[in-house]
Amino acid sequence: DDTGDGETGTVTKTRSKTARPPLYKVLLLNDDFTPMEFVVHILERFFGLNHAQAFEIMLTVHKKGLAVVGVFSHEIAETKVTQVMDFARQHQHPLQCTMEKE
Ligand code: NFA
Repeated sequence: DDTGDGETGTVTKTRSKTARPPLYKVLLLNDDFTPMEFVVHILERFFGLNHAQAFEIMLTVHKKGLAVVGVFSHEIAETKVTQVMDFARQHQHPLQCTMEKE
């Protein structure tokens, strides 16, 4: 699937399949200090979860050490991580939020 342009000899790669942009998991990490209700609030506010869903994911993080809270494009994932980290710092909680390629 290489094509030359016949004029300059430029060779351009073409693909028959449509590439999807990579997706990123946003992870929330447990700690011993951040209040449970604060984590629930974060999940409602920044991840659009209802209270029951937010409580469930918070408990998973609390019990297992971490959980995936959503999967997004790189830009959206970075925005979520920044929002969570800024909000946690503003309230002086050590909550950690990171992202990793799926
Ligand atoms: N482990 C925290 C506590 O017992 C609650 C928590 C849950 C913190 C999820 C961070 C993430 N107060």
